[in-house]
This record gives sequence, C-alpha cells and structure tokens, in this order.
Amino acid sequence: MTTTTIILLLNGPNLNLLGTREPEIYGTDTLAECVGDAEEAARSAGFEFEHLQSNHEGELIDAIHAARDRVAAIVMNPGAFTHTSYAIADALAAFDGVKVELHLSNPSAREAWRRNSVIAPVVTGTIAGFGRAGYRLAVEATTGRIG
Ligand code: CA2
Repeated sequence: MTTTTIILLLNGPNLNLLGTREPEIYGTDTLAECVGDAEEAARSAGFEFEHLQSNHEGELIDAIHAARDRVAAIVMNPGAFTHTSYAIADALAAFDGVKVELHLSNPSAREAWRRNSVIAPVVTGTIAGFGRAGYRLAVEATTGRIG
C-alpha cells in the first residue's frame, strides 16, 4: 500500500509550444490548458499534483529520480524522447509506482520513426490519440491503479 498521494505530470521537449503550430495534429489547446485538466482530475480524486515541462533530457531524468519513494504515479508525455531516449526509459524503469505514457497524437499512425517507443516497455500503459482529453484520461488511469 503506497503512502504517497502525489501524481507527477512530465512533459518533454517542444510541448511548451502546444497550440502555436500543427493544430491538425496537436489541436489548438495550450499546454497550460492540458495541464489544468490533469490537475483538476488529480485533485478531484483526492491527490496532490505536480508538473514539469522541460526541453532537457537530464532535467526530466532528475525529476523521475526525485519522484522515487515520494510520488505515487507519473504521467509522462516524453515528446520525441519517446523514440530515442534509453536514458529516460532506464529512469522510469527505476521508478516503482504507476507510470502512464501519454501522447496527444497517435504516433503509430504517423511517420515510421514515430512508431517505435522505447518508453512503452517500462510503463504500466499508454494513452495516445485523444488530444487534450488524454491528459485527464491518463490521470484517471493512474488513480485506479494507485494503492
Ligand atoms: O503526440 C504526442 O504527444 C507526441 O509526444 C508529440 C511529440 C512527438 O515528437 C511525438 O512523436 C508524439 C512532439 C511534441 C511537439 O509538440 C508541438 C506541438 C505544437 C507545436 C510545436 C510542437
């Protein structure tokens, strides 16, 4: 039984630009709006909520390390690090709580290089292709598994 009550949302590189380009793929909502939905879902289920967006692989890894034994669940949209970062995959593998990989788009339906996730083998599950709604859905997926 976990004693921590925090859900941590991590957003990777370029997601700070959400809502400014490629609306046909990523929608017109801003990252702040997506994060707000996730926070609302966490708090209404009785959890605390933390968020970090970073364009830097090492900063995301440090945040995952700092979450160990402190945070109940991590929801992460790793951005393009999804397809390249064995370092983030190793950090997530060392986190024992619930882990959800989150994508706005459905990378499996896009370019060939997006079809492989090095993160997928180390997470509890993945939510992809539901745009902004995925942020709320991902948090709701964790709250059912914490404990
Ligand atoms: O679909 C997703 O959420 C992605 O993680 C988004 C990444 C992409 O590399 C992944 O394959 C799938 C890209 C994030 C960049 O997002 C922007 C959105 C609007 C404007 C500029 C960047």
